[in-house]
Amino acid sequence: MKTILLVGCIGAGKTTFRQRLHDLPIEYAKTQAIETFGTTIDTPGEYLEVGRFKHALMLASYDVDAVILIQDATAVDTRYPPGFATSFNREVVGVVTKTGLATEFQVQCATEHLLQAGADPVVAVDSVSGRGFRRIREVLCPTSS
Ligand SMILES: Nc1nc2c(ncn2[C@@H]2O[C@H](COP(=O)(O)OP(=O)(O)OP(=O)(O)O)[C@@H](O)[C@H]2O)c(=O)[nH]1
Ligand SMILES: [Mg+2]
Repeated sequence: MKTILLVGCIGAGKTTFRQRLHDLPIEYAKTQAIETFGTTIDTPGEYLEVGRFKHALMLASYDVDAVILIQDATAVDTRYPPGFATSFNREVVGVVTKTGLATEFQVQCATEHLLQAGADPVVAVDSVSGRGFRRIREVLCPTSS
């Protein structure tokens, strides 16, 4: 499995995505600091939302194979400016979360935000139901699929 850095707003679903990816129980716990769990670096949403923390995301990305930009399908807007992915010198994958709580149109809009940010590919998932994780595993474990 590729090593990954999870980036996204507060409550976007980074930790829940990590729990599903690693087949752990889904348990809510607010992320308080940058933390490494096996192949995955989880980050607090504040690191994306508060300008002065963004450099910490850039530094953390040097330690991984791929950056995962997480976009909540139910969120009304995005924190990723167009081309945001190019600020990472890494593969950047987009993940739309909470598809089970969103309309198809919301999922399409969230996907479009991630494509505009430069993420490729973009995969839509629901970390609670597990929908979309087969595709995510294909992207993150290319040899095992
Ligand atoms: N239905 C559904 N709920 C989700 C999904 N992802 C996250 N949630 C819920 O959204 C809430 C926030 O999820 P977290 O995974 O803690 O969000 P986070 O991005 O880690 O947030 P911070 O640690 O604050 O940055 C929790 O109550 C999760 O159960 C999803 O794919 N589907
Ligand atoms: Mg978290």
